[in-house]
Amino acid sequence: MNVVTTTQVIDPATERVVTTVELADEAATDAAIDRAHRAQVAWRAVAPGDRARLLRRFAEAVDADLEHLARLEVTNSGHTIGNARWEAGNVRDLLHYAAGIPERLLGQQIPVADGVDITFHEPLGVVGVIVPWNFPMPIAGWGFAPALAAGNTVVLKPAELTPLTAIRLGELALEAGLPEGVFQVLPGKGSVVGQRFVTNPKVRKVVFTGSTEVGTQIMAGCARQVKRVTLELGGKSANVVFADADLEAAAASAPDGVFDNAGQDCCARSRILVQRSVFDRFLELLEPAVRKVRVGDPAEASTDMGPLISAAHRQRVADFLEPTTDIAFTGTCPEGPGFWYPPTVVLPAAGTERVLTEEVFGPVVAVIAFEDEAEAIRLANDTEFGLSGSIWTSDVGRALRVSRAVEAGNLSVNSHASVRYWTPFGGFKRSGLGRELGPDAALAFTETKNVFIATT
Ligand code: TAP
Repeated sequence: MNVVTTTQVIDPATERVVTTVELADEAATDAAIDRAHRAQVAWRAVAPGDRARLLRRFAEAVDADLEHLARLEVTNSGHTIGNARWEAGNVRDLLHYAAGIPERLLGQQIPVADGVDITFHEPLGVVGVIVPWNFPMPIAGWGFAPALAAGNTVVLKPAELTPLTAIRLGELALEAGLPEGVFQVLPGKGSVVGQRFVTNPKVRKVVFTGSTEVGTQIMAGCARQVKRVTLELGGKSANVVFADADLEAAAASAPDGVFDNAGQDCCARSRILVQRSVFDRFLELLEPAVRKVRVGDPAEASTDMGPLISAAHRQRVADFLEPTTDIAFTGTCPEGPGFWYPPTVVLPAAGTERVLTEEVFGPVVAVIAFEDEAEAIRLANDTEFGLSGSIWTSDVGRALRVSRAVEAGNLSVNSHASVRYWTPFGGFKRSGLGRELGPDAALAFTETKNVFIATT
């Protein structure tokens, strides 16, 4: 007898059941991988201009459905409507950008004496993309758009908590004319569908975004087949504020740098390091900025911050605050129903407090003092992670010195911007392996082949 497993999708702002989604089992996963494997033979042979046209049509389909996708994300993930529109727009823009790839995937001609030597960027085959619940649309697109452009087929597994926009993107791909099997969305459990991406030899690459713990297991599993991996993992990024910075601007924007998406952001600047000479002044400026963050109905255009994703995750966030943790001040949030948590600023006493060393993935930020540039760099690097960070200073030389010294993949000066689809993104240390986005994104979905043709 075939037992079909399902999951209930919950609106985190109301705790209401939105819908029920069927979860794939191992056999369904293998069947999807087989379909993708067969489809790839034809997809890689599609003329570059035609592949580009199909990706553009996919982008136009996303654009036509943008408001619907955004509303779906608000309901499924509790993202504010402003963020959700940006996220759907990011997928559209990524697809347009990816449409430029098939005709520009250039090899080289390398001088040799006795013939011609040329290189080709061959597609890998089937790519499995595993997506977390915090940014279901963009993170899916970062994997599937360049992979498809380079001639691969994709099977995408959304997080169990947030499958709805991914399912819709799968429908839009078919409506746009992508051939059957080229892009499939397969809701299911990580331990079932995600694991099968790792163990099924027909999947040639796994793109995983999620926790460092699961990422480590995926890398170990893929190693057995020398399977390619891209890993985008956790973060504990620093927002470094020097005394020579525009303090008003640094304090006014700090909540944005950490509380965006309720802090459920791998790039969240969850440690604010402030030069001791301006520490008290910075806190005075930060307090009203934090109290101003409007937490509430994510469908309202004026809302800055929505709920956390689940009751379990809210408990996990709350557990980071120990009885001894010094809470400087908090913002406010609704009582419930909904998985609400207020923006919270803490002043850790010791460098060993979990809130300072581990990824909270919620709206909690730790503020600590440093003496000079050398100590700022030491503290910024005093973490196993290395994903992003900000540096606030009016001294260009210092901005460059500190940027070069901080071990992180994405730094911004006098800004908290981390993600642009046309610039590379990824982590140092335990924040990940490989880069997504940017001009080289498609190369991560190819093998370089060298061909020598003798002419003598
Ligand atoms: P995880 O629990 O690691 O889950 C991420 C994805 O992996 C989900 O789709 C999950 O499926 C799946 N998965 C779980 N166990 C698996 C296994 N054994 N084999 C294969 N797949 C498996 O992370 P999360 O809690 O969803 O997301 C939060 C984490 O993601 C944070 O640490 C955050 O920093 C990180 N993150 C990083 C980035 C970048 S770009 N570096 C971006 C966003 C988030 P289920 O949903 O079924 O569990």
